[in-house]
Amino acid sequence: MPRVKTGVLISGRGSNLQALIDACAAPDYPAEIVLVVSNAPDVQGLERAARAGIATAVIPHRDFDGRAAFEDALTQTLEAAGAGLVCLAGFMRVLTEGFVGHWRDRLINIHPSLLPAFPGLDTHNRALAAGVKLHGCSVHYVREGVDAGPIIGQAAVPVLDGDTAESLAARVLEAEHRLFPLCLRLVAEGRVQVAGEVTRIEGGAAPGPVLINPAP
Ligand code: DQB
Ligand code: GRF
Repeated sequence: MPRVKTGVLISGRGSNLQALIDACAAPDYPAEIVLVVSNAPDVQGLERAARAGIATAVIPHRDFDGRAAFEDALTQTLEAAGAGLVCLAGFMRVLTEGFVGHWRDRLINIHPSLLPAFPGLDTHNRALAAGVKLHGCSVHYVREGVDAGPIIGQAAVPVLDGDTAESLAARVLEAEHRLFPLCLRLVAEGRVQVAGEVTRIEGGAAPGPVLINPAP
């Protein structure tokens, strides 16, 4: 099977990008990363891409007169690389309707909470303040509303006594690194159907039925 050509947008560290790069190394993985684009220069994610031999581009949003012009440059660069699918992996600019519409159902994001809880920024502090006992991450299709699109997959982690935002973020990040490659695989295989802004996964295996924290 030809692999689905995928672009990844980043703004920083790129640990989720690295998880996707590592997954794409498997010969049977259904996607390949053809381009990594960052809006910020000199970020670690760009080094990760270069080390893996993946083409990179820096498109600084401040160089453009408005969001639409910036986003048109993103789309043009992604399409020139042949990308048919786009992953947001720590990309920190909100995208407007033009970009989101162009890439509708071909644009996915990883968010560090169990959506619809805690959309937006600073999710780990907010989860601690709310006192939730389970937290996690979500991969979703991107819509105009931030962190509001159809959910493709989620992974849960326990919140433990003594957790700080940092310790919780590290636990969630491990889950992110497993979930994002799994969800990109499902999307690239064409196994994710969107109907009524809810997804159905074809041939998905059911996990164990209950996760309880504290453990019974
Ligand atoms: C993010 C969600 C929110 C932010 C950044 C990344 C944010 O609020 N940043 C501060 C404002 C920056 C700015 O002025 O642009 N997660 N676009 C749409 N929908 C999404 C998700 C992310 C990035 C762009 C979405 C997105 O769900 N329309 C990634
Ligand atoms: C991750 O927590 C991701 O969920 C969020 O931004 C962070 C990016 O981290 N959207 P990294 O750049 O992938 O290491």
